Order: sequence, then C-alpha cells, then structure tokens
Amino acid sequence: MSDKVKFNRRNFLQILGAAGIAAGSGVLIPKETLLARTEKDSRRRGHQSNEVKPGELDDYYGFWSGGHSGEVRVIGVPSMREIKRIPVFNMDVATGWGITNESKKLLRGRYTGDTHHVHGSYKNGTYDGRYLFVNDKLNNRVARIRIDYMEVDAIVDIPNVQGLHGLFPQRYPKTEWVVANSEFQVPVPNDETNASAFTKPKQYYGLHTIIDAERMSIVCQVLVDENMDLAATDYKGKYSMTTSYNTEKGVTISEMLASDYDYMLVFHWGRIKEALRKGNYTRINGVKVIDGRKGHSDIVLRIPVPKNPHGINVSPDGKYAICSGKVSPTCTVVDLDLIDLAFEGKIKPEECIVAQPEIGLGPLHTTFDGRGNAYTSVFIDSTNVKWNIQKAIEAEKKGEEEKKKKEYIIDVLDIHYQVGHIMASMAETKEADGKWLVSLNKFSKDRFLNAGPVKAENDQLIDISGKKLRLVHDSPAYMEPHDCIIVRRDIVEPNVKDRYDMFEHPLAVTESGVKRNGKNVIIRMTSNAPVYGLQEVRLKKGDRVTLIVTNHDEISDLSHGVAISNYNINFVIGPFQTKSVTFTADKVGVFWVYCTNFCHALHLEMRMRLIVEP
Ligand code: CUK
Ligand code: CUA
Ligand code: CA
Repeated sequence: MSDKVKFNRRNFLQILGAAGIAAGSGVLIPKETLLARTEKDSRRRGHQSNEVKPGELDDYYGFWSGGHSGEVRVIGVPSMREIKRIPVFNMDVATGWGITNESKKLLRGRYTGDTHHVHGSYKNGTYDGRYLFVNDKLNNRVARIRIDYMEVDAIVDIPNVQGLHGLFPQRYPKTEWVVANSEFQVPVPNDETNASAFTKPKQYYGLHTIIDAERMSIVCQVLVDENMDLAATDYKGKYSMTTSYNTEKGVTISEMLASDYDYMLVFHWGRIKEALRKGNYTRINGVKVIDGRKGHSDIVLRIPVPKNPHGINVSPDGKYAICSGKVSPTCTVVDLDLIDLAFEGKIKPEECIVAQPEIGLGPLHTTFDGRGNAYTSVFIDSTNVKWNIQKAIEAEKKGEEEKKKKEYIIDVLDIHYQVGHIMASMAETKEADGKWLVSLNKFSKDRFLNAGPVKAENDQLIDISGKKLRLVHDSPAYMEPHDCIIVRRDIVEPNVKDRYDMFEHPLAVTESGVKRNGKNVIIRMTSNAPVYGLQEVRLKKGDRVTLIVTNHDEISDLSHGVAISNYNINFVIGPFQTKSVTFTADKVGVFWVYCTNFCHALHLEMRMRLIVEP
C-alpha cells in the first residue's frame, strides 16, 4: 500500500470513528471515495491541499539538481509533477544539447557532469527570476541558466580546483557574485610545474572561487588550507561562508576524521575587494589568487565546529548561519551580527556560536519556515526534525540541564529513507513562507514498484503549514537529485517566454538555400509545419557541411525536430529558434532528413532528401 493511501486511510478511520462505525467492519469503500473524503476532511481541519487538479497549475516552480545525470529539472510544487529537464552538462537528444554547434561551444567536448546545487539570482534578498546557477562537481564548471528560455547560456570553467561543490549567489543588494567551493584539496597549481607537491598532502589546498554573475568570468580565488563543502552567503552582501570537514588535510577517511573540530569559514568580501584593489594576489592559470591561509591574511575567519560538518544555511531573517553536524548529532548556530567583532579581533571566533542544539544522528542540511523554526534533515535517523532557533539559543544560555530537556524540538517526522537535502518553499530567501517542505531522500526501498536493484530516490512532500509535519506525497526521482529550491510561481512565470527572439541568433535563417564554397557547404533552411524550406540537397562525399535551421512557427509549443538518418544528428528547434550543426558528408547514398517532434497531422511527411554522391 502506498504511503498516500496509508496516510489517507488513517484519516478515513478517524472519519469512520466520528460516524460511529467500527473500523475493520469489512465494508469496502472505493479508494476514490476515500480520497475525496480525506481531501474534504483535511480542508475542514485547516490543512492546505497538495492536490493540483487537471488543468490547474502549481503554486511553485521547483528547480532540482540532477546529480550525476548532469542536468537540472523543473518540478511543479505541490503536485511534484516533473515538467521539464534542462540539459546542462549532459548530452540530451530531446533538445539536441551536445549535438548542435551552439551547445558544443558551451560544453567543449565534455558531456557528463555532476550537478548538486542549483540556486537562483537574487535582488534584495529574494529571487529576481532571471537566472539559475548550478555547479559541476565532476569537471569543475559553473553553468548559468536563463529563466526566460529555461536554457543554459553560459558555462565557466574553474581552474585550480577539484570537487567544485557548494555554490551560492550573492543575496544582497543583488547577485553580482556567485561563490563556489572546492571540496577536494589539490596541489596549486596541479601540473608539472608543481610535481614535487604531488606526494605531499600538506601542500594541497582548497580555493573559494568568486564568479562574476553577469559576465560569467572569474573575479578571483581565495586560497585556504582547508577543504570546503557547502556554501552560503549572508543577507547583507558582506560575507560568504562554507563548512570544512577536512581541516586535517587528510587523504584517507581516518585522517579526515582525526580531529574533534573542523571549521566554518567566513570570507570577508570587503577585505577581498581591498586585496584586489591593492594587487595582493598572484596569478595562477590566469586567475587572481588571494592568499587566505591562516597567518597569511585576515580575509578568512575560522569558527571551530564539531567534527566534519556538512550543510550551512542562513535563516531568512539573515541573523543566523546554521552548520549541520553530520558526524556530530548537533547543529551549530552562529550569530552573524557577531562576525564583524570576531574579524576585528574583539571576540574569539568561537564566541559567535550562540547555540549547539542536539538534533539527531547525522544532521546534514537545514531549512526554514520564516516563523523562526528550522528543519534539519537527519540522515542516519531518517527523520526531518523541526526545531525552534530562539528556544535553542535560550536553552544554551540556561545551561546543560535545560538543554537536556530538548524543548526546542517541536516535531520529528520519519521519512523514507535516508534524507540528504531538505528544502522549504522560498526558504533560501527573506520571503520564506513555511508552506511546503521537500525531503530529498536517497533511498526509496519499498516505496515504489520494484524496478530492479538500482532504485529511484524518494522526494517526499511535507506540509509544514501547521505545528506538526504532515507527509502528503511520495515522488520517485530518477537518480539523483541532491538539492532543490522552491520558488513562488509569480516570480518565475512572468519572465518565461513562449518563443525565442529570432534575431538573437546571429545565423537566423529567413530564406532557405544552399551555398557552396569548394568543399564547404552551408545549408540554410526554414521549417514551417509541415514542411522544411528545402526538399532536396545534393552533396559530394567529403563535403564539410553546416546545416542551419530556423523554426518559423510562432505558435506556442510548436517545435520541430531535425534528424539526419544514419548521420547521428538529432535536435529540436522551438518556435523562432535557430540551431546549427556541422558535419562531414562521409557516407554516400540517399539520406532522409526528417522531423522527430510530432508537430502536425502531416508530421510524418515533414522530411527532405540529402543526396550524397560519390
Ligand atoms: S551535498 Cu548531496 S546531500 Cu552535494 Cu549538497 Cu548534502
Ligand atoms: Cu515538424 Cu514534426
Ligand atoms: Ca575532519
């Protein structure tokens, strides 16, 4: 029995109870009736509904990272319906990403990636609906997705690093910078000029990279001894922050766990700008590298936190950064108003810590409802824990006895199973609204039809509008999302376009034709349902061919495909979009170019001949 039904059955039994009918009386009630009654029931009791009826739209756009699939996904919340997959670092035949010249230029020959953290661009502490940024942990890149087309428009390579992991945009006053962390320490530079460092892990470093969000170029990197895992920025445009779990500079798991304490690192943006102004940097592989190592500069503040922390999240009021303990069962609450004093040396870094509540075994990430509560994912316990930040701080002040009572814990919900990230609606903005929470669980085990040894992840939707957490939906996710953001529809929807701006593409085709220059052939072709602008093109074996196609259908949702039989070319063009592909005509014969995207009653007839003569 699915959880949805199990859950509803519980409510149903309550209804039965109220009606004075004994449970288990053997009366069979159709599931539909049961669901309908439950729906009514939850509304009566003031629960918000997660039902999105046919024809209705979701209240939120969810943007999910795709992990080793290398993509970003668009999921409607609360329905949890998958609406779109945006290819980012992966090849995608449905759109021709990795096949067309335009996308090849961005991907530069690397067709796999590992996306973990997707975040939106900000203005004044909330999303502005313009861009998404996402990291590639595998090939150390950061991609930008423009929201109007839901398409990647820039990818920047990050040199000198490995394991590019935590990523976060500036939140205030707007996103000019995006920071990204290197999780793996490596020699810097990591090439033949520095071979003597290869076997000396003490000479491995981490780099906190700052990216110009508009130009998608690197502003600088800050060199530190530590590794850096997750990233966050404050709500004042003053700092970026990260957690480090390998302050030991270990290269084995036991070495990485040797110390009882690691760090939360805080990067002082004012001092970084000053170092850039004064020229206090060296250039490594073309990038300005500022020395942020302990004893070398005052740019980085190191706050000791218990052993191997993982997530770092800032509360929507901008007051606290919360490090989730991972190996420690605690969360560490850092008061961001005290950071300046610590940077000025007026207090010790550890004095910025105002609470360390015990949450459960394996806390990984924390999210917020905008009402002063935090929700932490607890991996080993398989729970989502709701706790109150102020109560945790008060308990800390009152001492150990008070802490032991754990009165700051408001609710604990079992999830299914082994949660990684956790995210509430709008929680990474000052507009956190405390309505929905998604628990991105790494294991699904028995929750779905068994589809083999490798199983789906389970993204569980939880209603957090009341005091208790209420599990309302299980949603299988193709492996494997790490993180997501849940953005109010009114922020995104007005910016999304139904057609491309045709002349944004410099090669947009207005008239079909073939131009030959020796062995180089340029084919320009329009497409208009259900015909291509050309019926036949003649080529000679060995011709170097560039095919440029523009879709002239302006009707919303009317896309055409362009596929060349046996030539391994396959892409789709949306309304008013232009794409191009370059290939060598190395096979002789007649090859049908055909439309792969059902566009018209005569879609099957939408094709043209390529004749490649010997
Ligand atoms: S990490 Cu995957 S569960 Cu890459 Cu954000 Cu924590
Ligand atoms: Cu054009 Cu199918
Ligand atoms: Ca450690």
